Amino acid sequence: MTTLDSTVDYDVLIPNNVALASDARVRRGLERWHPGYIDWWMDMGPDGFQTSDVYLRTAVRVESKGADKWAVFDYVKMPDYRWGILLAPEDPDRKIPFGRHRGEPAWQEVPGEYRAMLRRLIVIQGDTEPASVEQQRFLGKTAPSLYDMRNLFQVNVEEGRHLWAMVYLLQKYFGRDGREEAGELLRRRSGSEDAPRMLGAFNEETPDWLSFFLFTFFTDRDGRMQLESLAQSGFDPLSRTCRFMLTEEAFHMFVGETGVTRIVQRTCEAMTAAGMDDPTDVEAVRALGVIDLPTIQKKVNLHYSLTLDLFGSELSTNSANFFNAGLKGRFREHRLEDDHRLHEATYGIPEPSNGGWSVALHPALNALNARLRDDFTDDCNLGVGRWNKTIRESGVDFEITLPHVAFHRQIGVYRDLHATPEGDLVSEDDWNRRRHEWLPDDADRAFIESLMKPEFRPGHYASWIAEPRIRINHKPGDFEWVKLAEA
Ligand code: BYC
Ligand code: FE
Ligand code: FE
Repeated sequence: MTTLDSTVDYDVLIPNNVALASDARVRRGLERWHPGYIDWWMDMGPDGFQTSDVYLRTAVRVESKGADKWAVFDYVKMPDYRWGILLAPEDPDRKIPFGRHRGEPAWQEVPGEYRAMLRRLIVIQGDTEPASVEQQRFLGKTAPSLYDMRNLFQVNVEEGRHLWAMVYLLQKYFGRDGREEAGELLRRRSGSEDAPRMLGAFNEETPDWLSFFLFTFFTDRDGRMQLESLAQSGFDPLSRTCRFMLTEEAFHMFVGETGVTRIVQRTCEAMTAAGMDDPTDVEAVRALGVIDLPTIQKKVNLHYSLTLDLFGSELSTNSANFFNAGLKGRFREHRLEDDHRLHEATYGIPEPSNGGWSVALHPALNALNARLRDDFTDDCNLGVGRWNKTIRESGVDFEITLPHVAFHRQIGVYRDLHATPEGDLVSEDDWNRRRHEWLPDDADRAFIESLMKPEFRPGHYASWIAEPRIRINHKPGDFEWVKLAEA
């Protein structure tokens, strides 16, 4: 079973480990969808670099075995990337791990009564993948190095593959309406008035590289948390699909975390070299050609709060239904020690009380979004701690913190409150008056934009970001990560 599953058929238009060759209906459906996908990639994928050779990783099996790694590295033109359909190996004994069907054999087909719910989850997941590619499509032009450009394109082609992963599930398991949804996934556009992407944060802009690194740190990490929950699903093909996507997702987290670390490091180095010890002297720090730490904090506030909204409302009957049905579990459900049904359990959610905050208990089933969001925050804080370590070690006195959960929310139980990053509740007028203290304003955006000058010489890095300490696949410092076509 495992050996069959871990080898990928690359001899075909759509590389896969799901025996597409013997599944004519689905293969034809995907082959019909393919040209539209390529059109979308040419229109909405990385602008200006479609004919460049990029040193990319491509998945060739779903597990590493000894010297046989799961992925290979080579120069590829992005439109020729082999977007494949790869599912983690099947466990024939797998049981549904939670909800009212806990302990029953995992489903290999869609259970009729949950069809609509399951389709919606898959469509929402699928919608975010191309959205992020659209949001990032102009960033190549201002890349701070070829190394960073390559990492951007690696993330982009993998998000493209994640779209393929969801489209496969739609076409294989949802018949005609699955094919229609697959078409719609190529029709919606990030930021469009008439046909926007489904979730809020995926219609925002990613205008600069600090935004890109924070997006991959925070928003791709929401992706990770959601994929972890869907990897628990009783619908086994979804579980196996998400488990393999998580293998790729780890790199997206790496890009975000190390990207911000390198920016913070460069800022602190420049300040130290100039003998500056006040990190809040924004103008003086900016004059060094680096991004001041208070502005990084504002961008953190923005991306973190936008991403919290992606968890849906803290109290949600949808999430209770997903869980009861066995479709979407909790983060690391299999490691949790409770009854995995949660009928009696409660979960605490912060709520305003007497000018401060207290924790109110709610039925755990209704609070699953809040719980996943808290798991997300814990995971974010590990990375933020490492940024702060970099700052501390350089001797600069500054700490980056995540804002309060109620700060700048548009979705959920805090949406009508006006909270500062510290969690103080203020009037709407006060909040709007002080907004520029907490979130980037036009001047901050203009400054960051002024730094976004391309640095395309191998081994060189823009003024505002340090060289990476670890490079992909142990390549030398002056490696040509992208061979520019029109250089
Ligand atoms: N924006 O009960 P509620 C990734 C809607 S990222 C707009 O509060 P629920 C990636 C909601 O759809 C991971 N609408 O929430 C990252 C519902 O609408 P209907 C993506 C929103 O349903 C970077 C209504 O409000 N995957 O992979 O419990 C790069 C009430 O909903 C928003 C998933 O999200 C919003 N922010 O939870 C590339 C997993 N929030 O049904 C890729 C699949 C809520 O009343 N999705 N609404 O019309 C889900 O699990 C859930 O749909 C959500 C929402 C967690 C998103
Ligand atoms: Fe993804
Ligand atoms: Fe991702």
